[in-house]
Amino acid sequence: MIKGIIFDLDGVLVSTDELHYQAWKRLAQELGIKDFTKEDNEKQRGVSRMESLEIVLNKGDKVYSLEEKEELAEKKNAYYVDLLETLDNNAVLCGVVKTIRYLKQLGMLIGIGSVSKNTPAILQKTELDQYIDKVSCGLDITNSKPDPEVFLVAAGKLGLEPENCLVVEDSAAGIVAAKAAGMKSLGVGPYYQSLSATYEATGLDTDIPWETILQN
Ligand code: B16
Ligand code: MG
Repeated sequence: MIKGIIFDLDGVLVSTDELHYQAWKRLAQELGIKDFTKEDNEKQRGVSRMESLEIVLNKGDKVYSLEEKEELAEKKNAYYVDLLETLDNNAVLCGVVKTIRYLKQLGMLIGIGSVSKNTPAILQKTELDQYIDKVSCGLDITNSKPDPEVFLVAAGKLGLEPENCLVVEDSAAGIVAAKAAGMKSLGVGPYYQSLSATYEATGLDTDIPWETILQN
């Protein structure tokens, strides 16, 4: 029986995935990589900042030292943080607040499982923090999705066993991580059909058969 829902952040609760794309594209252009596409950006969903950088650098032919890569990742983050300045509750995706309120009424604990180190700022700016019981994010972990660490930390903070948690994700890496954690998974978003989650839906809403999902 499910007692807690662990939500991914970017692409599930908020539309920051588009801002990540803009920041990476700007960096790619500066590095002379002109063909960084949305398709490349899709591969960055749910993976860490440094792994995302590798996806960009693989499009070019230059070799960078670890120190240079760290500088590039910091540069991209600065662009992203600038874009986050404009963030407010309009960035919350359709159906999210209604769904979380409904799940809380059903007695569910609500957690966050995001590899983003910017999670606390995003939750505060979008005012989603008021609905969240516990946060597990990039600041708490050493291994990114598809490693299960971020979800296991979330379950621990919520005081729940993995089998009592449902993960809601928009990335394949996140679904693999949820399964590795021994949790059920719900895949949402434009790419949900390729996620192989336990349950799938186009987006978050109260018309998802939540009560059935939570009892199974
Ligand atoms: P940051 P999620 C992930 O968040 C993003 O999907 C991914 O594109 C990004 O590289 C990663 O966070 C790290 O974010 O650079 O802000 O630390 O989907 O796990 O909520
Ligand atoms: Mg995501």
